[in-house]
Amino acid sequence: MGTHFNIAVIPGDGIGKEVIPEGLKVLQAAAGKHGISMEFTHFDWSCETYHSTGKMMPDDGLEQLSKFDAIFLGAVGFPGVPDHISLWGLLLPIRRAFNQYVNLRPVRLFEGLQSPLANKQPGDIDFYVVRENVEGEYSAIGGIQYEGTEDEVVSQQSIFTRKGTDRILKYAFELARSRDKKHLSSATKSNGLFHSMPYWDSRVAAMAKDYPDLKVDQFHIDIFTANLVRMPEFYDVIVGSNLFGDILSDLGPACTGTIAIAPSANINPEKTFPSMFEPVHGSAPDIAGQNIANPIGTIWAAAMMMQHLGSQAMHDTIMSAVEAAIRDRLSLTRDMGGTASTQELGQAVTDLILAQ
Ligand code: GGG
Repeated sequence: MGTHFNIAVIPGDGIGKEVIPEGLKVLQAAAGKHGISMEFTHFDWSCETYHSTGKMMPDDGLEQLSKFDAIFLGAVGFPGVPDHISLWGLLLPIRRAFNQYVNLRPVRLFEGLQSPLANKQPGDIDFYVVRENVEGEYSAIGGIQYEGTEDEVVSQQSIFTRKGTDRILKYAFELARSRDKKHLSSATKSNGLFHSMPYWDSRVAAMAKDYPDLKVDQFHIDIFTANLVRMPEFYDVIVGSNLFGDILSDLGPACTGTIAIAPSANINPEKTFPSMFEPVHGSAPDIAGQNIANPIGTIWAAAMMMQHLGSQAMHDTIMSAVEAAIRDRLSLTRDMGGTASTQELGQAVTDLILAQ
């Protein structure tokens, strides 16, 4: 493992600009503890950039990012720029150009948090969502014809390649194998989506033959979401397409009390390109600028970034401080039942790291 890391930082829009500084504060404190030096290069690419230049990032943006060890991103999207323009102008090109085909999103009920579901204890909610991140339903293939007439027709095509499907399933099967429960659940909608989902199911069934030690099940996304709320303790590793994985990884943390604590690692497992780490949440324009956003999703994403870069020790240092802050209900933000500001919670986690 290296001891110096160059990180590209894109705070982005809305509360992204408020939570990222807290993530950086925590990273600096943990790096100091472990003799690691970190250099952060800021990029102000955002919807503001779009307003002034017509683009979310410059033409050589991806080339600039390719030189970094990792990318640390806040949130993308703000009123005034259509969401599909901001997402396809920044976040999605990064995921695709750097072949970040795994989107790993852990979900945990921390001690100190109250699940909105009845009688859930820490340990009852502890699973991973493994989301396919570069193809599937997230596609720009399609179009509109006869626009503006009563015959207007819109088509939107999904893409599922054998390579893309097998590699995300393989990642999920391996992750399930590494865990105690050894349980993998796949989310599809094979009765309604005639081609792509039966195909996905068939690849799951084929791969399951190589993993006889795992319990493997498949559910349609509708009952899957119902079961996730009814009995989250059933789940261990969940694998799903780009769209279904995105939905499940908001629903999962909502079952732990707040989606703001959820991290998202966009991983290029082969490490041929930089990976990108971000909170699951978006830019939350409704609370932007108020210093009340919860920075835990961003801080947890920072911990995952260090784990990916090879410093399990830095990851553990950050996560034990996060766990302690939530368990002891130190400086919690409003979404977790406290009254603290974004900066106060970031500082509480930083102080716990410095005290370790
Ligand atoms: N934290 C990055 C962000 O802004 N996420 C909001 C979002 O809608 N992301 C879409 C996606 O993850 O596919």
